[in-house]
Amino acid sequence: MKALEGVKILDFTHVQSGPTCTQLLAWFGADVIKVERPGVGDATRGQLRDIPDVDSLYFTMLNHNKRSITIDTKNPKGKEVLERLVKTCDVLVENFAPGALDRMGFSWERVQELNPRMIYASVKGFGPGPYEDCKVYENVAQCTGGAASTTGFLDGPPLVTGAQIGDSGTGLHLALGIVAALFQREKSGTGQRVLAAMQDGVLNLCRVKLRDQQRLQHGPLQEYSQHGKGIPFGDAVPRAGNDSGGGQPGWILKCKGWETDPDAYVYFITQAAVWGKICDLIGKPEWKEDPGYATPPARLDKIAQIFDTIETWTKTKTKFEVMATCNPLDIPCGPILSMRELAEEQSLRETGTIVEVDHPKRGKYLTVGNPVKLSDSPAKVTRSPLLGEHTDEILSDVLGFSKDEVKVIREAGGV
Ligand code: CAO
Repeated sequence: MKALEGVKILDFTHVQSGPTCTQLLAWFGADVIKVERPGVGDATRGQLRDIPDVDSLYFTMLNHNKRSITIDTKNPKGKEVLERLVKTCDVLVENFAPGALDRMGFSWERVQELNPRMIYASVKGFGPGPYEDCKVYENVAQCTGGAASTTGFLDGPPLVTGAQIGDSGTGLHLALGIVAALFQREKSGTGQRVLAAMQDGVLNLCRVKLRDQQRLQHGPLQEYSQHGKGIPFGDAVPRAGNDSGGGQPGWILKCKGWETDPDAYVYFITQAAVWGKICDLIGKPEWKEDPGYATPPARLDKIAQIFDTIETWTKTKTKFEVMATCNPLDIPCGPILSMRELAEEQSLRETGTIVEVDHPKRGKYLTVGNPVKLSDSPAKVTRSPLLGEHTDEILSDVLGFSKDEVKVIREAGGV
């Protein structure tokens, strides 16, 4: 038995944000029926292809454990099929441009008429307001949600991050909203609308920066290394380089081999509780008693110099040696792991976080499995569907169309 067993999802999502959400729901056991345009499919099937005529990794890695049905939703017969899906499913998930589903004839009001228990879940770029009609992609969300203005170095331009906090992050938010709405439906008996706007999702993940914006009104942000360097603050939260977002100073330091290996670095945190151990480790035992270094406030204006000294030590060790030395001393640190190293990491294979999947056209490839582990609902990753692979089976088994009806729908170009 799986956590969401019996829940049927009408998956009207494409690209990344929506598919991230429905893939998670599928891993929790929901039956996810992905609706795609006949002959075309999700645009990502053909994007960033590494093998000609084979679904891209972009698509396969976001659409595991789903079934695919093709429907031309602008064709009258296609609309009939979609209507039946709306009546049959528990949740409709979509991330079309604003208004696209209304133009298709499936507004929230119409969907409620067809199925009052339906949960109608959407990702949009923005919530209601001046930008509600805009189309939005990952980096637009990172820029409008506060991530870009607070990422990067003080003397450089805003930066986007590699983590897809706008797309995958919002998909995660939406999945939580859907599960909460399903839970509420147990008591209320009715569905509801669930909206996760990408700007809101990114801003939620940048919560600590809004914290700092308000702290700024009461004085400089002392834990930012710019403070220690005597650089005054402006009226908005600045980019903080590799400063830690919490109260314990941290920075990325070079390790042995950094001259040739772009990932030979470690994140090092000078947590107050282990300051004495750090001093011993880096050969500066005198800093333990020196009033200029002994307390966190005393160290604030010397953070850059302290990290330079720690780096002299880390440069003599590989990032893994630093980790192995610091961990037993409870000194928090983390090696900068490349994608190659993560792909090869055995422990991630063993937990199912990195999974090898076999695909009939592509062969074997790696993917990220369910990052959320449920003890009573383990996720088994199965390959993404080919375009329309399950059209017939869904029309007959899920929607109850007879063989003759399927023939008529096909001949009319509905699927
Ligand atoms: N049959 C017939 N038509 C279909 C169909 C089907 N099965 N599936 C989709 N369509 C049509 C839609 O009805 C729409 O047509 P109209 O504009 O004529 O009404 C059209 O396809 C395109 O939909 P779209 O506008 O959503 O797609 P796009 O490629 O132009 O925009 C995106 C993509 C992502 C920018 C936009 O969907 C969007 O802003 N989504 C919300 C925010 C979001 O999720 N962004 C993140 C995406 S991941 O980076």
